[in-house]
Amino acid sequence: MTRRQALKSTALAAAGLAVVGNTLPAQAQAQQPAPPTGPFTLPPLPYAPNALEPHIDAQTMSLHHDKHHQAYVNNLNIALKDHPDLQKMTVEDLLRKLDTLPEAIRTAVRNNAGGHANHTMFWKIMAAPGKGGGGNPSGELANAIFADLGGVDKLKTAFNEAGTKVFGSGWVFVAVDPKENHKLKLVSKPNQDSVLTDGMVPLFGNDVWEHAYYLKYQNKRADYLTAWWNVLAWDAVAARYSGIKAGKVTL
Ligand code: MN3
Repeated sequence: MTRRQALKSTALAAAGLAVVGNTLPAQAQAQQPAPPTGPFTLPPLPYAPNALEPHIDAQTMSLHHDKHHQAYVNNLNIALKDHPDLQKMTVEDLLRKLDTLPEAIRTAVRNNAGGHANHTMFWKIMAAPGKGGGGNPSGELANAIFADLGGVDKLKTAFNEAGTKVFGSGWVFVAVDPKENHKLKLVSKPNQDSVLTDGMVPLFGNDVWEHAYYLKYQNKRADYLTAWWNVLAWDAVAARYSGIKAGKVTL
C-alpha cells in the first residue's frame, strides 16, 4: 500500500465509512443495528453551519449538531425502545419526572434526554453576529435581568466565571423559575443535566463541553465564553422569556 492509499484508507475509516464492511463476519455487523428512528428526532439547525463565524466555526457547528446532538437523540430512542408508554412523553416531561422513571434507564434518559433538550434550546438562542446575534437585551427582559441578576454586565461576568468553573463537561444556564414568580436564576450544571429536572425552564445557556469549542479555542474556554455573547440572539431570548411566562414555551 502506498502512503497515499494508506492515508486515504485511514481517512475513510475515521469518517466511519465501511470500507471493509463486506468482509466483517455477519455477527459483528449484527452487533451494531441501526438505532430506532423515533420517537425523538434531530431538529434541523436553523441556520447554515458557518452562520456563527468567526465566533463558532463551521466545522464545530456541523460536528456538534450532526454528530453529537444526533447521538443524544439516538441513545434516547434506544433507552426508550422497550417502553412504549415513555415514548409518548415529551422530552420536557421525561426530564421533569426523571425520578419516577424505571431505574434501569434513568441514567440513560438523564444524559440523553438532557442532551437532546439542552442542544434543542442551544441552536434556537443563537444567531449570526450583527444579524440577531450580539448587542444587549431591552425592555421587559432587560428589566428582569437588572432586577434578578444585577444587570447585563454583571450577568455576563458571573456567567463567564461560572462557565470557567465547570469542572469537566457541563452547561451554564439562565433559567426561569415558575415557582418563584418567574425569577431568573444563573445555574451551572454538570454533564447534560437539565434545569427542567429542577422545575425550571431554560431561558438560554452555553455549552462548555470541549466538543463545543475545542477545534477553534483549544484549552482557552474563557475566550470561547467571552466570544459567545456575540452570537447570543437577545430578541429570540426575549421572545422565549415572554413565552415561558405565558406557559407557551417549555423548552
Ligand atoms: Mn454539546
